[in-house]
Amino acid sequence: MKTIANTNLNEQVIRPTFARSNLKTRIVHLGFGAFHRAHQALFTNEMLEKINSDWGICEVNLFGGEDLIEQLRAQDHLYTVAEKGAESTDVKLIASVTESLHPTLDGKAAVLAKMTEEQVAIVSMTITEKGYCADPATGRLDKNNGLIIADLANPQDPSSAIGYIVEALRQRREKGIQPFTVMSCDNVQENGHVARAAVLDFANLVDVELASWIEANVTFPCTMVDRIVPAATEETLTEIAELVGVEDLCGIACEPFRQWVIEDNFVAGRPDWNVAGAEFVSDVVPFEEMKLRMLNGSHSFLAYLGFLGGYAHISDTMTNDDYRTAAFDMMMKAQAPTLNMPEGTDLEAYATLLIERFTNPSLKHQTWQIAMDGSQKIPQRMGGSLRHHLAQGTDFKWLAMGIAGWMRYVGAVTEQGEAIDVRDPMVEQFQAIYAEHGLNVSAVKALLSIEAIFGTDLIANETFVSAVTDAYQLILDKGARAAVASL
Ligand code: NAI
Ligand code: CS2
Repeated sequence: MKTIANTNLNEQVIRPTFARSNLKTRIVHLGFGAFHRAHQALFTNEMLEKINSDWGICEVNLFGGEDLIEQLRAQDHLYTVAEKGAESTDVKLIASVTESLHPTLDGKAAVLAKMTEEQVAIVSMTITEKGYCADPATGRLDKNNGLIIADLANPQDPSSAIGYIVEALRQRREKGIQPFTVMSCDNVQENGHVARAAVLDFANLVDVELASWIEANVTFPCTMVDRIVPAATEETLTEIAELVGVEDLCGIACEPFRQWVIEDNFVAGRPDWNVAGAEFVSDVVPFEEMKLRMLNGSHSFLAYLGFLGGYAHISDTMTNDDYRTAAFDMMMKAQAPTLNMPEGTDLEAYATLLIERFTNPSLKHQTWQIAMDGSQKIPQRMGGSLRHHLAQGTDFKWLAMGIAGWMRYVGAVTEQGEAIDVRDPMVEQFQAIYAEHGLNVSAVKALLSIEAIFGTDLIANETFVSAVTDAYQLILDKGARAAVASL
């Protein structure tokens, strides 16, 4: 089968017409995963199509994904995105990528050399929550993180994203090259602030003068990113090959909806992503919080309780009225009241749209995928809202059930007694707790004692502990579906 670079694509594929030869690598992106392909790279592609601009992207995977980078090269750095609505699909060819690197394929020095090229103005990231090597509860660098310990011992030979950024900035400073902007596009609350804290904490341990230079000269804009992009499966790639007319192993499918709100704070210029629908604002934090709590919070709730209830995909959970109602109530009763939004924000319309997006039957978004890395997700998706309700004395039963669902899920056995493949950087800690307690309700307090997830305040709050304990017991006794119905 011919590859996509042959441009013998089906008529329906929307092809860009801008001259790729004019592009320069002005962005180095860490994390050529599913999401970036359907979000930042696509926004950049659409911007390039609308205005005269030379912003191209060099794609880097620091962990895994060697095959994807090799495949991307074999395809002349072209790939397609299938935007799947409930009734129709648009397929777009993306041509905004100029080159790609992988430390395993090209060496770490090649990645650092690219990051220190003079015209590189932005280093952006979709490296998952754990990629920041930050303590989820405090948002500061986790100095006990294995990658950080290794990188601090050998800062000029980094492995972590934080280590690469600090070393690249050090080299730029030494060579008298202006710094780049560090732009996080991960689902991390105040993602720019967390990136900044991790980079500065790390730099301070390496060289305090370098840290002061970074503090004075580098910006870390916060961004709110939104588009549901499930991991590609065999089925996705087969469908894309049919739609495109040639095989595209870098192809990705996603929903039609997309949103990107960016803090306009760049030290070396930025693309006009607004012409492709992004919004530049002075303060992203309220939008980030709204999205993390309403969308991601209810997503995690549906992932744990949905998986336990036997639903493989988010759209499957939406076929059960109890789950649908609980997700909407989670958004409107547990999360919306905790937000401080600019005047005119219609949270009910937002929640209604979210339910509609979750229902999209064309998207096979696995509950198991969203359930991953809960230790990194729970604090920002549920922790802040919980503390709000506990302080106000208001109802938080949806949050308690969500946390109990997560606890039961990391017990690593389904309601039918089959093993669950729990993926989480803290999985060994969960295994040790369950080895001691079994699925017994006494596991609740042991899990709540994990400070990196729950801080020290929540375990001390009787109302909270007993609500989670009751919810967990209900899931044990009656199962997840009945527990959700009880809400
Ligand atoms: P993915 O699994 O396809 O890609 C993960 C990427 O992270 C890979 O490029 C990998 O190299 C990199 N990575 C993993 N661990 C790392 C580490 N410790 N240090 C540096 N890089 C590391 O996942 P996907 O779907 O691309 O999501 C990535 C992130 O994007 C999510 O965690 C989330 O924060 C954000 N996001 C994802 C959305 C989605 O629907 N998929 C939507 C909105 C945001
Ligand atoms: C999901 C998100 O995997 C997850 O944890 O909640 O990736 C979600 O799909 C996106 O944030 C939507 O923008």
